[in-house]
Amino acid sequence: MRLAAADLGASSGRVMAGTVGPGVLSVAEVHRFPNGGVRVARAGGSTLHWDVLGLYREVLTGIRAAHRDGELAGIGIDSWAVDYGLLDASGALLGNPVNYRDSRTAGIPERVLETVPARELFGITGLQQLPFNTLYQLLAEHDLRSAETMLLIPDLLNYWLTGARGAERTNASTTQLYDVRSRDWATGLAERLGIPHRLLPPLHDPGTVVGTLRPDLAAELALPELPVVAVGSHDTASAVVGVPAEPGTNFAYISSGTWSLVGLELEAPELGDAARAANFTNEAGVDGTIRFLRNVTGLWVLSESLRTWQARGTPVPLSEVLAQAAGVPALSAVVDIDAPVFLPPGDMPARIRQVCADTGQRVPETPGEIARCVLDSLALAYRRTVRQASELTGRPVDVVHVVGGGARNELLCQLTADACGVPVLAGPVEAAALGNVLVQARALGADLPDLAAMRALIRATHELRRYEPAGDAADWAGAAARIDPGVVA
Ligand code: ADP
Ligand code: LRH
Repeated sequence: MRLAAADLGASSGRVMAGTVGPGVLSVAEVHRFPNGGVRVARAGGSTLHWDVLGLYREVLTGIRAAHRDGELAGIGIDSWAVDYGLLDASGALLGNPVNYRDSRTAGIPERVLETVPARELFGITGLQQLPFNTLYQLLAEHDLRSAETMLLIPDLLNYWLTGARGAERTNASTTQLYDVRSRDWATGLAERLGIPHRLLPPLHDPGTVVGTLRPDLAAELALPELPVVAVGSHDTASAVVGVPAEPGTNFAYISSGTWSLVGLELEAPELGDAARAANFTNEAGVDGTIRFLRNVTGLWVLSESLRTWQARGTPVPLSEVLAQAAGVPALSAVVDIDAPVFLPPGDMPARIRQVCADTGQRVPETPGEIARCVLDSLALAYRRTVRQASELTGRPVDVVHVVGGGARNELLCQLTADACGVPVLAGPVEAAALGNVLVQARALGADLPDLAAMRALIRATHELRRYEPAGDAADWAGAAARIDPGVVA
């Protein structure tokens, strides 16, 4: 069976042609395109948007390209979480979706917590506090009166493909308007905060066929009226399906791309005070699982650094920067990569230098030194988060699976093994696309009864790379204490 999987990350989108059959699983990239923020002026300032129409056009181009190489049986879309488009009563898009790195929610989380205490909010939604949660973005909207429906990005694209409106659960669970236990919208919470619950469309599980291509669109694309399947439409949910863990192993995962999503797969949410204080989240996974994880600011800091050097007229290719970083002494300078200063777009090398100077460390200067600081700091954040996940759940972690673009970064994978003190299994790079394809295939009749069967098929068809922990654990403990003196090494 051939399937088109559109996987939209914050820095690039791709459409993959997937092939699934007994003992067969592959994805081939048929179309890749850049993604990112587009800053647009408004009275008194500017707003960072996404180019959602451009993304839709690229997805269509990719679907057409996938079909040219062989008959497709279905289409599935996953993307980054939390962001959305608003539709009016006629179904027209109201304004261009705003990028979660825009600063429009400044001050809003604090206001919400005055009405709904943090413990109550976490008890209902199980969600981490991130300034860009959909709840806070909706409250930052100037006018919700003309809005009839809110559709998260993959649901919006599915609507344009099929005409059917709904909300797929894995992504809905990132809104902070979803009740993680009842698996329904938290309508009481929404109303209490002044968000009309008419905005929240009917929920469906990943694996639901949401519709077929609109006849006019199918004709325009010269395609059959293909089924469109709601996959784990949150890219991280699809990536976790694509984590090729052996049954019965104590594994943590790192979905490593623009963000690093670091955590465990659980059967039920962990809603205790300690999980809340550590800012862990309980996002809905495929097949009723819970993605108990923390957002670690990921390779974004490195890609923004590359962008800065490019803008300055001194571009350095990623491969060159990483080669230089490998030659820089380990742990010379480290920062708390999760600090809010690294969230908005901008000159990351300058911010890193400033933090290192403020904390009395040797200030990294060259691209290689900056990159080494970022990678060491990421590995430290992984160490902290894997340990916390294990402590909060009482589950040991014997292996860390790294999937996504970061699995290509050999230095980072080795540092992750060293910092966490357990082996790292790296790959597949395209875990999200594989998870997307596998859930589609099952919805369309493939014999893949559960996550274990899907993961067994990935293991049988994809090579993983193993990194053994090396180096001195005490060095990592010392560095951890440097960025967080409260940490017990
Ligand atoms: P997203 O889906 O969030 O856009 P990806 O999973 O595509 O992210 O990962 C993108 C990241 O992967 C890049 O920021 C880059 O740091 C890393 N990456 C991609 N290719 C390579 C490579 N050849 N070597 C090392 N790192 C790579
Ligand atoms: C990763 C991701 C992550 C979200 C963030 C907004 O692409 O979906 O899981 O927290 O983007």
